[in-house]
Amino acid sequence: MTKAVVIHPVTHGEGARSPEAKLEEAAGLAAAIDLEVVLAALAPVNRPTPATFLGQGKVQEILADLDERDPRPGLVIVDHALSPVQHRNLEKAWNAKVLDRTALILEIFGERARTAEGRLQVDLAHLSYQRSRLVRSWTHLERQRGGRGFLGGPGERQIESDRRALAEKIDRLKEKLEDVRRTRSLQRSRRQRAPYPVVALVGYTNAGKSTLFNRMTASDVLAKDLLFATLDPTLRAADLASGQRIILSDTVGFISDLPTQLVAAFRATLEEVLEADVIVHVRDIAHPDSEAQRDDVLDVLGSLGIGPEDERPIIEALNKIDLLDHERRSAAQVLARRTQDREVFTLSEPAQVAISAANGEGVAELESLIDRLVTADRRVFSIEVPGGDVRARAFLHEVGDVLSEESDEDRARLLVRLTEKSRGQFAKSFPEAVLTIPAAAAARRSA
Ligand SMILES: Nc1nc2c(ncn2[C@@H]2O[C@H](COP(=O)(O)OP(=O)(O)OP(=O)(O)O)[C@@H](O)[C@H]2O)c(=O)[nH]1
Ligand SMILES: [Mg+2]
Repeated sequence: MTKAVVIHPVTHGEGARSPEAKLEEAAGLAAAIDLEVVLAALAPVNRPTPATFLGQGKVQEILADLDERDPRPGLVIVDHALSPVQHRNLEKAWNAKVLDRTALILEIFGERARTAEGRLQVDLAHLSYQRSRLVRSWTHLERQRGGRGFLGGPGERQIESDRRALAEKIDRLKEKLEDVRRTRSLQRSRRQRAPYPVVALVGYTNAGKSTLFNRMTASDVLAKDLLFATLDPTLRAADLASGQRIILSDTVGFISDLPTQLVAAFRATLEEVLEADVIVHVRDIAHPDSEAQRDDVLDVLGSLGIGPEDERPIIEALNKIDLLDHERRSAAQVLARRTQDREVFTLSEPAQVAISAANGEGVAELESLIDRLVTADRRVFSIEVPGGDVRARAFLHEVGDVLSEESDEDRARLLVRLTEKSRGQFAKSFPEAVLTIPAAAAARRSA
């Protein structure tokens, strides 16, 4: 196992987060790619030094620490963005490979990607990162070249030819990715015809999305105390207690300072979220930085175009309540229930449900809230199907509640409760059918 030192620079304006929790997260990121963290330390940075970001004293202190260890760690992770110059200078000063936060996250994603699209996205993010730095990063290119070792910077000529090679690779990757996306959007438009509401789970990494997903869909995707355990999106049908069927999506977790290259590259994956009917934001309510994590998630959603104006209902699942003491747990439950009386649920004023995805507490309450939201716009329609079209009738039974049904040779007449979405799909698929709002229901609505 590669030994690594993890340094979290403490800068001004770090906001609500505790430096200790950030350091722990950084060490967690390192552990996520099987690095053995031999030292994790905070480094106060009052004014960043242009040459090395960290102050000279700190640089020397870390050098001394590295020299003292046997075997000497070959890798130092600096949990902050570093400029290419700072990066190079630190590598020289320490005689060790340095990864900054972006590079580290890219490493993890590189190891996790499973699907063709995921791998292409990671490669693209990696190459864009490298191009923006003009220094070679630890993986990919170097691994592909093989056996060069990762110490020491490349020569200028090497950089120039690397740069050309990079540009070519980036173009080729983009083309391939475009192909894969075309296929995906085909699949998606096929799925959109599937008449079930889509519910997307989003949230900070390690919040418990996959655990909840497994519980709600009775499946077994990897859920682990590991940052970025999930990378590729998974979709599965789940039946709510009412019998309402939904499609649930589990996807990559968010993290603070998500590398911009990655946000861009993962847009396509996260587009599942953009198309969801309901968004469930899973939060680790027992985490000391729970509030800051929520803000990070809202930032990423914002960069995907899901902002305060979004009309979709948002539910916050306050997860891991089993880790709270009795008092805090009841408080969370009481406060959460109060939010459920709101008229509309938005990003800034979501509906909240206190749950434990691990032991199942509150999950039924979450499901009934989802149920309420996806069925909120259901109305009763009177529908006439000419010739008693069997497919049209089967469709209505599938997506709606058929309240009554009678037919003769010429036509079938049904009374069906449908969501607006299903109504639209039905009208499009069976244009010859006639939909009307029954008089009684119309009267009730206008009353
Ligand atoms: N105590 C407790 N632990 C939980 C709960 N839900 C999830 N966990 C644990 O939290 C860790 C992360 O859970 P995951 O479901 O993998 O989290 P995730 O949000 O999918 O994480 P990523 O895929 O890495 O973004 C695992 O060790 C789970 O067992 C809960 O309600 N209570
Ligand atoms: Mg997961």
